[in-house]
Amino acid sequence: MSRIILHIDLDAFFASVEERENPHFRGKPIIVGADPKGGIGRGVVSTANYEARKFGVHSAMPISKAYKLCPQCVFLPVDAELYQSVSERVMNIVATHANLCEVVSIDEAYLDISFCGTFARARELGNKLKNEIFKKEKIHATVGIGPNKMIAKMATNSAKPDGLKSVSPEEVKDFLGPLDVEKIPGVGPKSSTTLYRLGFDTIEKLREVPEDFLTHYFGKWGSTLYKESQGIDERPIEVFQEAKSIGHEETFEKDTRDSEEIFTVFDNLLKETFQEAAKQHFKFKTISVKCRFSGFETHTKDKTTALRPISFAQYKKTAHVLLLEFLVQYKNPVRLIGVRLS
Ligand code: TTP
Ligand code: MG
Repeated sequence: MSRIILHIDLDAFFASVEERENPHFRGKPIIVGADPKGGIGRGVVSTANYEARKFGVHSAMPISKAYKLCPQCVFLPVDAELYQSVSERVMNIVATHANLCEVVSIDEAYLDISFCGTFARARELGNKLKNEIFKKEKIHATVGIGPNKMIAKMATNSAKPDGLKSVSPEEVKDFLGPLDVEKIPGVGPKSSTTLYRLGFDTIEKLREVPEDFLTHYFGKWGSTLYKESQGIDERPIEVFQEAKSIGHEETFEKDTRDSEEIFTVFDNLLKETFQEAAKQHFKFKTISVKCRFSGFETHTKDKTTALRPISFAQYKKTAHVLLLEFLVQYKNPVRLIGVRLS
């Protein structure tokens, strides 16, 4: 028997929490992210509510560009602690609806609701869940239901915002067919460009391609892509999934090569990240350092340590070596640095 998987994702999450906390912003275009500083601010957009998205603003866009597109938007800083606490309350509600619950990010989770037996009953549960979250937390969510995680997530994406969409096994083929290959989770701009170049713009076209053709172009991932284009995804719901990484990053006020400035900011990030990991009893093996240079060129370097648990001094030394390698290898001024533990 086929499984029934429910995917839920909160709508414009950070912005929705801000709207809830500040009712006078309701209905206005809101952007949460770095300070735009009247258009010269650095850093990026974390998220924009759906009103602001009408102006073309989206997550990860430079905040200066967002300001150009929509100077009249309400710009708010990121209140990570607040969003985390709302997320925890929402995920507690979500988790009461099934034994198998996998929280995948701050605003997203999968449930195995095969016990519903039919997609009609699964939809009822989806609506109940949406209503309960809205009643208790005043946040809208979108729910997608399908025979596997991929279809459930794609159903959510197609029903945003505040929607519910189910795709039964019989409906999978028609649902996927007309969609752009870019809609497949995991197909980023790079692979979609290759696929377009090869003439496969829709999933309908992609699914006619033999598997070995895709592995020729994409290696092992080609096999996954082949399966996905057929609507197949056998990944289980992973209940005991801990946070996979912890990290922080910061954009400099001005691109800089001043090593004192760079290392001062870096050491603060190192401390903050290490303390957070300790607080959450988060075990990590890999330390990654990210560097963005003038012109947005971004690189990461990482080091996997055999030593566990690692002391703060060892961790700091490893991170410093990685950052130094960057500074030796690239001569451009630095725009952003970050550290991540995984
Ligand atoms: P998403 O679920 O990707 O986006 P969203 O909830 O804002 O909007 P929607 O789901 O309706 O499309 O991400 C959840 C939160 O994670 C988002 O509110 C802000 C944060 N986030 C970032 O900080 N940077 C990013 O690049 C992305 C994609 C999200
Ligand atoms: Mg979301």
